[in-house]
Amino acid sequence: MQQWWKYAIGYQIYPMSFCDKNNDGIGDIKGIISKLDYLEDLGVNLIWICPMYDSPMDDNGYDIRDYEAIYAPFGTMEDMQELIDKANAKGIKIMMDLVVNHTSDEHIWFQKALKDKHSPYRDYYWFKEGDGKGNPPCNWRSVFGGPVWEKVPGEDNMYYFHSFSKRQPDLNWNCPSMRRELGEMIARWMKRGIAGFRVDAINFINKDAFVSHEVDGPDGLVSCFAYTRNVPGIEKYYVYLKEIFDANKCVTICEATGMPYEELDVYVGEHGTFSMVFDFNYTNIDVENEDYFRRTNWRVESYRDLLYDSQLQLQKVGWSAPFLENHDQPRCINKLIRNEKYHAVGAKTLALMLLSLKGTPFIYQGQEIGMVNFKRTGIEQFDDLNAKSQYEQSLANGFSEEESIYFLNMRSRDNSRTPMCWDKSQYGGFSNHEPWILMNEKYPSINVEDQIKDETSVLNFYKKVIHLRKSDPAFVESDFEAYPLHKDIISYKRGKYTIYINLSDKDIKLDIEGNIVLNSYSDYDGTLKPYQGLITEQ
Ligand code: TEU
Ligand code: CA
Repeated sequence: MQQWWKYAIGYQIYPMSFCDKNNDGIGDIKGIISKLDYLEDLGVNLIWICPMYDSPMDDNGYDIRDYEAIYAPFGTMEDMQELIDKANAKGIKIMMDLVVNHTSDEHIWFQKALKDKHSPYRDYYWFKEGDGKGNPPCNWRSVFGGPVWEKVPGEDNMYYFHSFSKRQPDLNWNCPSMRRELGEMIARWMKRGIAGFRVDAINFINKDAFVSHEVDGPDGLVSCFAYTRNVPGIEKYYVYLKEIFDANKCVTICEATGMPYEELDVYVGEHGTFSMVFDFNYTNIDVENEDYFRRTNWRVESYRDLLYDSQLQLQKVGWSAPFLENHDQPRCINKLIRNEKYHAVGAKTLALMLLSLKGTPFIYQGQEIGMVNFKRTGIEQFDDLNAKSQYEQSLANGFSEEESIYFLNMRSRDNSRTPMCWDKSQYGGFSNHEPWILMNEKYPSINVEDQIKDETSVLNFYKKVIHLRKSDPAFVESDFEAYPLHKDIISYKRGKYTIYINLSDKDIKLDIEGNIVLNSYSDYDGTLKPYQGLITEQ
């Protein structure tokens, strides 16, 4: 059977920063509706929207208070229905974000669990006793810093578990009634006409035995990743999820950081739980262990080999969703185009790469106009809770304030969360009101309105590549073939097409095969110029 989502072009929306229709400084659903024509014109037809649910916004919506209400500043359930219907009418499918590793601490289940130690809702989460001497059950560090355990107020030796912030208690997937309630919630969302879900941090739902391990930082804790992420035995929970997804015909994308390829068949393919995965194995090339202050000096060759591996492993077993940016990542231009002189042309080259890979490609809002990171000068200018924690950890690991701010500017999640730049008016046409987060100062030169008019813009280049991809099913159906030619060039074949990406600022002489169908420069003279990309056809 032909699966439509394999042919789709994906686009990710960060609702807080996309378009603010009622001018209160926060993006909203009406704003997204007002840009559906823009999205249609760009050529995308599958949209993943980051969490829109009611939330205290400790982690910008990844802390859900009510799965079936909309965060008031975004709009109402009626607005959401209008968005789904209007998008569907244009042939644009909507995916919501499904956050079921944890809820907000303000979710009614958790509130009930906290208040009464005999509440059945205690079993919905992970409540454990400490050692009785004032210490929590174990010494793991949460993803956003500090211990994974938080003391239950009013009780002596009782703690609850959180992989992320202390306001995001983890759900216990062993609990049948919790699973049943989530299943019913998913079914109701599907009835509203969405295509499915991007499934958040789902590889965290199995936890290792809660025992202490060797400390790895000055805070006396140890990173929880090895004990909370991709923990063996997770398959049994994926079976439950698969039942829910299959029963409701959900199209799903698994967010799978650190996913081992040996277990791919559990995730995707004939017996897998998800339709596709976001593979991060080539994404976090610039840092180690997701710590901003552990920067790597990566070589193009190693990035290339990771990308090859990802493509080859995934096509063997199932389907992937390639991406270069998202709301947790810095802008891809800053990460991958390491010589600023070539940012503009590099943005086009990366478009050419992303859209010629195997899998359903996802473009993150602003990527299509070449938006870049935003340099901040002091910690008070950062919004994200993880920026604050990474700053603290960087200082504690011996780096200076200046160095720590540098790391945040390279990596912080605030980089991609600045408002979308629609035009060069004040606040970039995002709003008439001062935005909730600092505006990227580049909006007078990088914005949609100017780029629509400019034939040679990044935006018009994205449209061209999308058009090419849609014009030939070979980009969807043909195998990915690694075709290594040079250490600084990422080259591969897709059916009759060959793709050449120079990911360095050097001129590289190269004999190419076939006729050029797409070029991120205006010409080709036998030498691949700095950050030049080509697609040829034979
Ligand atoms: O991210 C999950 C995740 O694996 C994190 O390690 C992520 O890489 C993190 O952003 C590192 O800075 C998801 C969401 O995408 C993220 O926005 C949420 O904060 C997180 O889950 C918790 O829900
Ligand atoms: Ca608004």
